[in-house]
Amino acid sequence: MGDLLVRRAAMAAIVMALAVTATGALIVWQSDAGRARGAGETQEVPYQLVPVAGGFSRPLYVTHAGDGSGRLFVVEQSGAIRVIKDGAVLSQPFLDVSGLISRQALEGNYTERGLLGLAFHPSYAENGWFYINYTDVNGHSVVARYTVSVDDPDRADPASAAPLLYVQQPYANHNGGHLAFGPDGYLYVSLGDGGSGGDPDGNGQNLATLLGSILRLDVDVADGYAIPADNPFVDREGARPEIWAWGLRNVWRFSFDRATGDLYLADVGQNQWEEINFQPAGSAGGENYGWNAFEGTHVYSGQPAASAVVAPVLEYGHSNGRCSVTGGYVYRGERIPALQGVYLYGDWCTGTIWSATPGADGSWQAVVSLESGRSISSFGEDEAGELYLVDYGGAVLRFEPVAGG
Ligand SMILES: [Ca+2]
Repeated sequence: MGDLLVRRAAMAAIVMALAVTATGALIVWQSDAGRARGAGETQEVPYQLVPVAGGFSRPLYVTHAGDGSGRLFVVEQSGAIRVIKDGAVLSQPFLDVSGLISRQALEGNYTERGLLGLAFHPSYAENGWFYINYTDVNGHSVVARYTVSVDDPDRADPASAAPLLYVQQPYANHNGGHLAFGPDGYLYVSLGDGGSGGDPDGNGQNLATLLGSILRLDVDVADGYAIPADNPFVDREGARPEIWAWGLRNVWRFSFDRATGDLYLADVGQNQWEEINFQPAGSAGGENYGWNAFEGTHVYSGQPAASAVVAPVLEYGHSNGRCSVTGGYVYRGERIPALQGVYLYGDWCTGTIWSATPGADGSWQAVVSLESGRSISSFGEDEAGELYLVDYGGAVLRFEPVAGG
């Protein structure tokens, strides 16, 4: 962690020199030295980050219930889900599953364990169902359904726990952990390759394990889940039918574009390359995103060959202290028209935020739009599609228009 802080401080100094304009208020978009095209292009940043709430303990995610309440729900790694209601953080958590999580999850800088994901059922307003993804006291992955309490919409019923999925983790890291409902109403789950380094067990390229994959589950059943009949590997012998996409190392946040249904998957790299994968709406699934044959577009193990895998649409290297991608969202809010349709993502170590758009030829271009200096543990959306950033240091911030801009 010490190394990380030193690198962060050095990076912040560099960024200040590059980024402050004559007005002092705007920052110039800097072309990325990675795979971005159009070097030299500059544009005024159309947003600023405004804190909306703070004091959270190791927050990892923010989302909404889709119930018209306007509330935000903040996931704390320790196991609590906090509620921001009418601009204030409620004193009581929505749910607290800290007793189900190993205390080791909270040791040191960041362990990749704990309460990692939260998604509300598309019909939450009617059924009160929501889903969490956490590592248990033994470090294994659990996805469970909970139900809101009968008499208090700001409290879940802790006794409502209904286990959905249990996956043994061979190593402490790479637990994935994200949950999101697709436009098809199915629950998508990210699972990392099981951990260690370099995928020693070959889980990324193994369809017989759930590790290293995105799962697609039908949770509109009384207990557990059902396999959607059109999942890509339901008829392949030896393959797990839950798998929707594979060849993934440790997807740390994926998102569906709420306007188009396109899927964006940010896969954390091994030592050198961080990547963004794109799956168009209407895909039949089954994409192999390459790990550990490739790290980004670069050969890692080399097997299988490039023709068998889907390359990322964007990647960046570990220069300037950057170390780990955090996937974001395509902006579909109303407050910042200039960001409409722009995919925003970030780096955990440096707080760099990129803005990415596809070109007419389908190739993607990303520019650094802000060096936030934040420890970007996640992005998130509210019901209206406005965008938020979660700072692991304890704050939730909203993307807002630049004052006077
Ligand atoms: Ca890949």
